[in-house]
Amino acid sequence: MAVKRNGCEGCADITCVSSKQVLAQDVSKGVKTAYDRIKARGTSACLFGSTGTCCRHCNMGPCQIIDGVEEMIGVCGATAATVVARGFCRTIAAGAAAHTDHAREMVKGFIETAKGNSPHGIKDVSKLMMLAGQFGIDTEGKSVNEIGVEVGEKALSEFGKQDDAPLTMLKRAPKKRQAIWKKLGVEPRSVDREVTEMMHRTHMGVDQDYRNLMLQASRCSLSDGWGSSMLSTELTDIMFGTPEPIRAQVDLGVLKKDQVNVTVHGHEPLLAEALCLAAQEPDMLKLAKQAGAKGINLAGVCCTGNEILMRRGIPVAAGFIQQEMVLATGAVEAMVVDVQCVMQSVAQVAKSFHTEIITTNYRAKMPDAVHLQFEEHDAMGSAKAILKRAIGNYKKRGKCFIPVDTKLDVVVGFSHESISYQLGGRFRGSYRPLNDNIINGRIRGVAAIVGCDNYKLADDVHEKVAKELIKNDVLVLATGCAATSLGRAGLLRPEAAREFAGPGLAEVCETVGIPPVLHMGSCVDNSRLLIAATAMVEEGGLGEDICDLPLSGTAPLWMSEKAVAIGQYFAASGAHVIFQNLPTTGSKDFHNYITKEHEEVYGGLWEVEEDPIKLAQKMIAHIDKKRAELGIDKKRERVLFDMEMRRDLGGIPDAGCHGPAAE
Ligand code: SF4
Ligand code: MSK
Repeated sequence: MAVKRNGCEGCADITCVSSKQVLAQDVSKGVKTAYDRIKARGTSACLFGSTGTCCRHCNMGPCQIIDGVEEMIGVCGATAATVVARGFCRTIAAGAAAHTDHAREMVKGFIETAKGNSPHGIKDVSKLMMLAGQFGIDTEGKSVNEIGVEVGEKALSEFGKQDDAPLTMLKRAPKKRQAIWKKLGVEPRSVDREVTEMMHRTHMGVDQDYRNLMLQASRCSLSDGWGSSMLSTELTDIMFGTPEPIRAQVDLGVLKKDQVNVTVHGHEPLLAEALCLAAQEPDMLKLAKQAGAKGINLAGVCCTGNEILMRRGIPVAAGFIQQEMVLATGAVEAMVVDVQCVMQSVAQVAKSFHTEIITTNYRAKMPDAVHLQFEEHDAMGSAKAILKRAIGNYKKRGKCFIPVDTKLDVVVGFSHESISYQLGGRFRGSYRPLNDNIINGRIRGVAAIVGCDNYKLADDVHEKVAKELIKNDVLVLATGCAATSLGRAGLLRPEAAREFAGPGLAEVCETVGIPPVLHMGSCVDNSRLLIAATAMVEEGGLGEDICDLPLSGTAPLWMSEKAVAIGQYFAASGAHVIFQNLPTTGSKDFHNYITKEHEEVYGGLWEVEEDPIKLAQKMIAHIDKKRAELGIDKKRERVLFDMEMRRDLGGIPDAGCHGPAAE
């Protein structure tokens, strides 16, 4: 139903209860949000831009191309297929670059940590040893920190190496997949090089064969998924701890009326982790009390939020689409931002309140915000300086509105390791029970719902897709803002299995004590899904490659270029990927390539569907196709679990509550 507020009727369809509540208050009266701007823009979006046929790669353009119309090709002669392919490939390069630059910061932060120059430490030693093995590092007689420095330096060298040897992390993919990449010549050689080459090949007058362009797009995206993102996730886990199931809360209601509210927004957890430590320091708490507050309440927005949610149970106040709503509560003393997905409008929304927007990364400044550079060598100093400003703002807080009744309980923290332990038991972690339950049909398959929210489309798409999937016994893995939105929909609770899942999936989830939708982290953490898929292949019984698995992935409300890079690394890894609203329909040949021919080459492909339910059904259809190919599509007798079978499934009695429960 369209929301009505401040005389603005029908500002797109908002179903989110907490957003509606905030926008209906007097407190938010002067606030303009993306909903207002999208309404003002109306349906005037450029058709050429929407279908991918606008080229401005040189100054003879912009050229607007119409597929099949001879007079409507580029001045240089570029066809619709070339122009659409170039645009798509550049989107992938930009997305991969964002992940990569983030990952580089994490690797450098990890090296400083291993050298003892940060307040953090090495928490997951066994993962460090696993990575050391992968890099061929001799660990004999070396301290954990010495090994850490060597692993970090090897990881950093993957970004800029100049030889043609493939990236080390590719070895983690199934053997058959590695052979496909080798045969096609798409094994990434270095992280930075693939982005640079993609930008070069899409420059005017270079690569003008869409199939050839897409080979480099695959190589570039794989350097993200199996390269920089995977390194970032693994080193972040080693430094801050590999996530384990933990209870927490999401939605705007996690803000606290009587505390200093500090939201952390963006993607890089280095500063956010330091803020978590600093917010517990006696001197900071004393300052907060002196200002009249009961404490300091940290809450996440977007993927910085997901990082500290997964590891510490720090609540997430908002995903991408709610970043302005958090401020419109009037209850936030400071919004601390790092990189990616921070809308410039937050600085304008904050002007209506006492809130300060604090930028912390030299790469990402904005007008009307305060800049306090995060100094890695003095992480606690930076964190405390930020908290002091926020505490100073607490007394200036005016009227505020926190929709307390909307916060939702969630169980998060499903790394690929913790899924294995949850299913296989603490002492014999394994994907065997998952594979067995897929083979016996209790679980029909696995789906990934990842990526952003998008003001252009309805805000309940994730929920609709997920409910359709779990109703049909498909286990859902979620990351990024999609995971936050599924948390708001109540699907990250173990009880959701009984309420919404089909009988087979519900039985497995209830036996093991997991929700039917598993939160696996931030958008960089999509690499966890690649590792989980590989683990399923290696466990046996479901084929020999990712393309054999009954698996499908979607980022229906994608907004960021990173989502397209993620989509391509999944498709090039053999997965079925389905999005809404992809700017590729302007060329029949190119669209046909990614949606059909791509499958013949990689076993994985793209699909596009606008209707959420049909989108979910297409995911299920792909899962069923794979089940038929594996010969596991025959109906099997449904057997109720007896005690012995439950033991075999390895349910963990304390599942989901290893960490501090959020208040
Ligand atoms: Fe036009 Fe070709 Fe230049 Fe693109 S590269 S703007 S199609 S002339
Ligand atoms: S933050 S990339 S809106 S998931 Fe990762 Fe959310 Fe998409 Fe940004």
